[in-house]
Amino acid sequence: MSASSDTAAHVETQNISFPELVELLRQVFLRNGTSPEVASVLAENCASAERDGSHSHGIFRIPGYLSSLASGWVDGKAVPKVEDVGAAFTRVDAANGFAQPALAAARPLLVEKAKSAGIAILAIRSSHHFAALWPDVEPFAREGLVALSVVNSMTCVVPHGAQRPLFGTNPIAFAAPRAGGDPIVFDLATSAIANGDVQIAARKGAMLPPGMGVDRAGLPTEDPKAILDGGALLPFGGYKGSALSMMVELLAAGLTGGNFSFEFDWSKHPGAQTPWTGQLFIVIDPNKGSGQNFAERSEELVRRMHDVGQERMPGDRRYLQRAKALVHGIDIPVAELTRLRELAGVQG
Ligand code: NDP
Ligand code: PYC
Repeated sequence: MSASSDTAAHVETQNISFPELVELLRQVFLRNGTSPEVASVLAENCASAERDGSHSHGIFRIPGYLSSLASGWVDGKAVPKVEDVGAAFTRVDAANGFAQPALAAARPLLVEKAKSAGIAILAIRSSHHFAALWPDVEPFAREGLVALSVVNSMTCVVPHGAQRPLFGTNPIAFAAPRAGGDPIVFDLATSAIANGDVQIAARKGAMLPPGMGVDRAGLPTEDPKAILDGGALLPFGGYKGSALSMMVELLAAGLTGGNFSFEFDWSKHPGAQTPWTGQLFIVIDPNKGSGQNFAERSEELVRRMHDVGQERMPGDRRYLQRAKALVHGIDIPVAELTRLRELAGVQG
């Protein structure tokens, strides 16, 4: 570890390796109400987001995880129940626990089914997802599979043409293998901006670009505090993003048996922040499609995209951050690292 100073923002940072951060976060979760299994899965997930520069879903989320656990809203020791319900269908009752341990429990069966049937579905219900979605799908592509996942969250997005919020920020993530490099991965909220980024802007005192949200009177605003204080977000791309957000509600909640974003009431659990909803995965063995090597085909597509001038692929920013972090470590503000160590009960 080494200390340095981020001169642009005048924030003193300290450098920590990825395995050190995983272990620190594992201790934080363990000391704050999760089982060892859940602590390991969440720590890896959260540290991966921090490593890849997904800051709205890295260590920024720790206070929200811990206040949700402390409030009794989410069960950090839940044991997911995996059900084999069809040749290509697996279901998991996450039992009011986190979604990622539910995925981990069902993953071997899901992959086995995707490889035998060519396609398989995993429907997770009664789950809390408080993280980025790309860590859920990228590993499938690294195994040669195509994966799509959707998760709904909490009411804070006004459907296109409506007056009041109903949908969650409802991300969609997709991953596909490619022959010449890291998998193609995109992961995007169907709101104009993720709620986490609104919170980060509010904390920094920064304004947002136009078109992201409305204030409590329903009027357009660029002030993140006005959005968080009784206002709401807008879908990205008007009616198109709104339709995709509706689809996420249907697939992640309607189809799985999880709550719609508007269906749960956390008001009796002060401190609760993790949405209690559902998540859907569709995993495909792409080589069953044409019998050709799909990864070569996707590489050809990427090559042609580069030829016509698209330099930056979705996922590129993260992969670059990851490569840097794996060589140089991850810079974390000293104050945040100190707080994490306190929470983990370890010395600096
Ligand atoms: P962004 O708008 O930052 O990025 C969306 C996608 O577009 C990413 O795959 C990104 O790649 C790619 N991208 C960004 N800029 C470009 C560009 N110029 N050219 C090509 N591709 C580009 O993400 P969001 O703000 O929509 O979402 C942030 C995170 O919030 C996500 O991880 C999402 O899962 C999470 N989230 C989680 C929720 C939950 O309920 N758990 C709810 C809502 C959001 P890259 O990654 O390389 O930047
Ligand atoms: O950033 O919109 C968001 C979000 C919701 C739940 C987890 N992250």
